[in-house]
Amino acid sequence: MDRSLSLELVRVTEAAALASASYMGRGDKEGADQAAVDGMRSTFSGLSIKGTVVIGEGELDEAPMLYIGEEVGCGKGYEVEVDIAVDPLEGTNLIAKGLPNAIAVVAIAPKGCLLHAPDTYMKKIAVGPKAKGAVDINAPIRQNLEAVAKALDKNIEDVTVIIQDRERHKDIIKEVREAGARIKLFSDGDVAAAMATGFEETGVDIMLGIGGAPEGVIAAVALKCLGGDMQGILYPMSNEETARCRELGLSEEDVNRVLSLDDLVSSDDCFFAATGITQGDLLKGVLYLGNNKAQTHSVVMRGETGTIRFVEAIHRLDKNETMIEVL
Ligand code: VTB
Ligand code: MG
Ligand code: MG
Repeated sequence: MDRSLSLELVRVTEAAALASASYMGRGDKEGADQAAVDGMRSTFSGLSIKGTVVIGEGELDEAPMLYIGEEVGCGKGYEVEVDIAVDPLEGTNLIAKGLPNAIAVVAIAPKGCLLHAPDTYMKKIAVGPKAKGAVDINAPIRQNLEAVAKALDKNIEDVTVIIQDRERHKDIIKEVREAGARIKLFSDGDVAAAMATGFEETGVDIMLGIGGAPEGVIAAVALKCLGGDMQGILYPMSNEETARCRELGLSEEDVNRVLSLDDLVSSDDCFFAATGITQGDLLKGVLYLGNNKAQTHSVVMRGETGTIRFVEAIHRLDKNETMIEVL
């Protein structure tokens, strides 16, 4: 895929972030989500790709835009057909309450290279580049934490585990505490949490827990670009969810087995972009500067080269276009 796609992609997440950021703290999850979807969708239409949404806002009957199977982009300029995974507003609760780490996110890979994950849960483990190859989702938690500590040349007491604050994680939390590691609980947004393991400055070393399967695939693209590692196991909660796995071409074996990073995203030729909506650990939130200007902060990464760019942009809201981009 053409490397200039990085910059095109970041426009897409910037547009979603700009469109939804004004909803911060309004308690209106749906409104914020819709605004993000609209913003993202309108920018996609100008993109020189031949893309199909494989992870999106749901089925056609439940989502009129960015639904699974929707074709986006204008197809000009690129021969390669791509699969697209989107979450225009990852963390609707976060923006509704003005909490940190709401992001707009998009990932792309050549056609057929992203796992077509159903809207079920996925058990996940994610680590940054230094701990790549050191963890096993089926191993005891203490063993994984010891392996991460060794890979990072830290004591286990200095390893920080990020875990979504849910009742379903109480055993994981207990075991991490017994092993002596530190914990950072978060309320929502496990794409940002998984991504944080790939950046040392976030102070997060490993993510453990069960979250959305679509979010798992999106996070896997980020970790692939970052040189980190991730494994997942699909976690359907009902017969309907299991049936949905079958519809998407996942066999019984696929549903039970450990999905490696390569199973989640099977090509290095992938791109990932995320823009902060509310202030986060890695990305700043949308800042309103007055005078019809707003600032966004994004990360865009390319798997093939491993290049990671942070993009700070100042947008003229009255002109509705990007004014300055600093790479
Ligand atoms: C998960 C997680 C997401 O919502 O899907 C979560 O992956 C829903 O989990 O990042 P619950 O059923 O426990 O609420 C997010 O946190 C936000 O979309
Ligand atoms: Mg969403
Ligand atoms: Mg989400």
